[in-house]
Amino acid sequence: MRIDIVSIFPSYFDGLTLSLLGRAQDSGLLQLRTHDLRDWTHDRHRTVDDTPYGGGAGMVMKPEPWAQALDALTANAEQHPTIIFPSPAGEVFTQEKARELASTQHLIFGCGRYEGIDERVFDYASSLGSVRLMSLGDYVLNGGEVASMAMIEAIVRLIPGVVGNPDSLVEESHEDGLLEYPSYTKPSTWRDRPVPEVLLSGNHAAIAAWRREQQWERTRTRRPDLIDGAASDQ
Ligand code: 6GU
Repeated sequence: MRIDIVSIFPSYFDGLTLSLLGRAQDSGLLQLRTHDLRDWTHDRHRTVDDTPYGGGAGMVMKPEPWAQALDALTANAEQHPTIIFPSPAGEVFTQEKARELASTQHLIFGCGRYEGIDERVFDYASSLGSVRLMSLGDYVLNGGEVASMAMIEAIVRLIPGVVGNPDSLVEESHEDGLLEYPSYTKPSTWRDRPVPEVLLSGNHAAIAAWRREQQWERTRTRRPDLIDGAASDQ
């Protein structure tokens, strides 16, 4: 997979060379490139924003640097890319959407500041790829950088071969619409707190049933909004 990130703060993404994402790049499964939007400006001050038509607070990102960035990043691409603009006004990013995006060949993340990018950029970008405005949830960040990092980590770990043991992808929160079950390790009693006895029983069927019940119980109490969509097996 190829991922291009366009941002006025490209050094935000230095951390993506660490750990699992670093190994994915070393092994050739992921080609990740960050780009400074200001490289596509041509004035002395490398201006990327301007005042909004119609008035109002804050600044709006100018369309021309974005168009030139997207032209450059799609010029020699064999594949029609998916162009993601992180935005609190977008569709909500979910595990299901991470799975869908993990099967694509080329993603471009366009990180705007929260006052926004000139709306015409999204229409222009639609002539170069599949455009998605995506939000992490119902709260506001200062820009798309942190949101892009979260989405990239969620997507890249689902590329086959990136996570060493694929079993660890199966039994985690949101994979089957439920929160994951609680985990414990040694010692069996720690600071007067024992591990649930069933986990020490060696009875695999009883352990599986207990874990499933824990998943449903936590989902009911912490995330009742997920219950209707969860695979009902109990
Ligand atoms: Cl994707 N961007 C910004 N700026 N704020 C957000 C967000 C995205 N998702 C939640 N809040």
